[in-house]
Amino acid sequence: MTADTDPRGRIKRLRAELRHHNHRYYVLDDPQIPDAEYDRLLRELQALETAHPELITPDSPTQRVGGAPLEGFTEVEHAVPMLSLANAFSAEEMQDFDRRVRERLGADADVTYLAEPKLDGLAINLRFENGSLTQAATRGDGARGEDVTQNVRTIDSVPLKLLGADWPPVLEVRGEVYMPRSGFEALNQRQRTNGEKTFANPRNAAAGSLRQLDPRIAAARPLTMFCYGFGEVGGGPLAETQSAAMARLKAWGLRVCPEQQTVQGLAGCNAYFDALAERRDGLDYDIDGVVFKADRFDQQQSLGFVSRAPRWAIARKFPAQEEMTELLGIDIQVGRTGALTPVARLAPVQVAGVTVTNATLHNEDEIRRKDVRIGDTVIVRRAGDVIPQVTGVVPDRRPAGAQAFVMPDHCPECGSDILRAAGEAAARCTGGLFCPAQRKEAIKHFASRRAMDIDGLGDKLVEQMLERELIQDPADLYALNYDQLAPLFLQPAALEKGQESKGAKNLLAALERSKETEFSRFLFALGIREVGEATARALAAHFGGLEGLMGADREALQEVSDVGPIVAAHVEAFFDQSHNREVLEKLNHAGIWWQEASPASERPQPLAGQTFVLTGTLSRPREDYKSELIALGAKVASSVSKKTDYVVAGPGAGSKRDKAEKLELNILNEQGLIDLLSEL
Ligand code: 9MJ
Repeated sequence: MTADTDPRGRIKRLRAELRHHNHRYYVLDDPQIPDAEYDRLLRELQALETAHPELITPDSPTQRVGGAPLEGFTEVEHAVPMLSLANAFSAEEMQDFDRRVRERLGADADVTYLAEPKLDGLAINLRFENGSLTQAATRGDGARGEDVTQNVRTIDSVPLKLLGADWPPVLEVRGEVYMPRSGFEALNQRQRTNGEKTFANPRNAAAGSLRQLDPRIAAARPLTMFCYGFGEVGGGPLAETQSAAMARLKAWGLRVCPEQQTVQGLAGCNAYFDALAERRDGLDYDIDGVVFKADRFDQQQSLGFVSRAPRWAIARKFPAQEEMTELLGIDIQVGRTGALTPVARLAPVQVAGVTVTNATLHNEDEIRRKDVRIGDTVIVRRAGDVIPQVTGVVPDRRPAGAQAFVMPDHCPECGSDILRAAGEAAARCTGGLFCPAQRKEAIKHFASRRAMDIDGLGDKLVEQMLERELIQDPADLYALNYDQLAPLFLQPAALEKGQESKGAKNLLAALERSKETEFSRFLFALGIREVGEATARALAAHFGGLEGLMGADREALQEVSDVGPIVAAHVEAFFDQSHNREVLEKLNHAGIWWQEASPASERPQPLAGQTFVLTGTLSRPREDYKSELIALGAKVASSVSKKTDYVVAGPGAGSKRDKAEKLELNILNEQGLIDLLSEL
């Protein structure tokens, strides 16, 4: 038979190639071919399988999403029970664990442990028969779980067929299915846009996704998996140690956490734990501790089990990030743009080492969705540097008469009407700069580092200046004199003695320094709604100065890249307000100035018609280069295609760089871009 009449060979080769590239992309995070090439191979395989349905196998890369929604999940008995882990909540408990291990083993020397993050996801057992994934089940009660094969098959980093050929005939691999934080944020954003319910945390999102009866929904969720253990394994031991067995899993294309590492003895465990605790917030997944496992399988065997947990492993937990406490009341905070944020006033509670008395409740809809009432016992979460949040209530502890929250219809700060625009989550005070809260936030923003950068003018000072009615708007800052400022820094007694205030002098000098600025910073400092740093830079590059910008109507504004009708309307509305124009006039009189540039339309456009893509890490914000390129007439795109002229690739550039190489495009490093710009 020729290749035309017997597609078997081509199908086999395509599947092998697709598996290889799937592994490079989803498991190693290091793709070798552009997405378009992968899609082409997949389409070719799909076409062949459509023409020859008898050749379709369940482990074909085309078969990730198949089958109709289930009626319910069936129960699965685990061939080998899925164990839980004993916990250690302190250094002492960890020390006890290591001592017990050494005593039982009769070991004088340090025990080698395999250390790895303890993921906060869902434990899953994958069963491979002759290298093909035949079943995926949840842990359930350890003896029996639920069959979630249909959903787990949609997880791209889970191979439907193992790579290589040296796998045992039956191989059960265990690990944690989880949702990366980045994927979780994107999913919640999507849910909000679609008016669907959001998830409280990545774990709930992962659990909710795996429990979908319709595998198409699970397929659209950004799930992935790290493998860390074994169930039934046919044909003898895989290796002599857990770490060597993990290396075999990796070779078969399974995803293993890159943080996994062998350590020596208790000291090694403690050093690993401390180092990971430091880096915890920077990981793209939630972890609640570190798991330590005796690395040698013979030692695991002699240590055995106690009740349902192995004696050879322990989970050393981080201090809890969630605690319960009483919700005493709900205050309303008014932001710079008038957005009202309900803030929970809490009975003080220690969360991960910090006393928390306030936590955000986000907005009215979130309060309703979580059904939070005053008097409830609520769950407070604090992670890293982020503001503590109320993630839910404990319904069983609701006291009689717990009160539902009602958003006021007048601003608690200034009494102005509160409006909630259609499609917006936030209710807003309509008082503008008449509202003292908005005024305070606007001035703080004006002075902040990325805006006018008035060194030393912190929140406290702004508040004092407003209380003493020294200022009304940002421009008044520049009219302040030493006699007005000194009392903010010195006690009355010191003042009377004629003591000089260094703070007041420094602040006056900082105000003076801030007068020389850049147009983009000044624009950002004005606090126009929806005009963040990037938009301010784009507007500044396009119009060159204030005159051009103030003269622009909505259409002209929308000629600026990234400016749509909403931003244009906010910009126009800002400059239409007479009190804003008065402040601008005062700022001008105060001597604020910047180097004027001619508008983009009058500047030479040496890069007109050229498209750039920026990728990888650059030493300056990408937005800086972007606005510079745009000002010179270039287009800056987010993805690489045949139409791209230059790809600027900093360290860490991945698939975009690969694609550029494949398409034989011009690839520049950062210095190359700087050289190119300086030659123009
Ligand atoms: C988690 N959750 O990350 C185990 N786990 O080992 C790791 N769980 C485990 N190992 C034996 N990394 C039973 C459970």
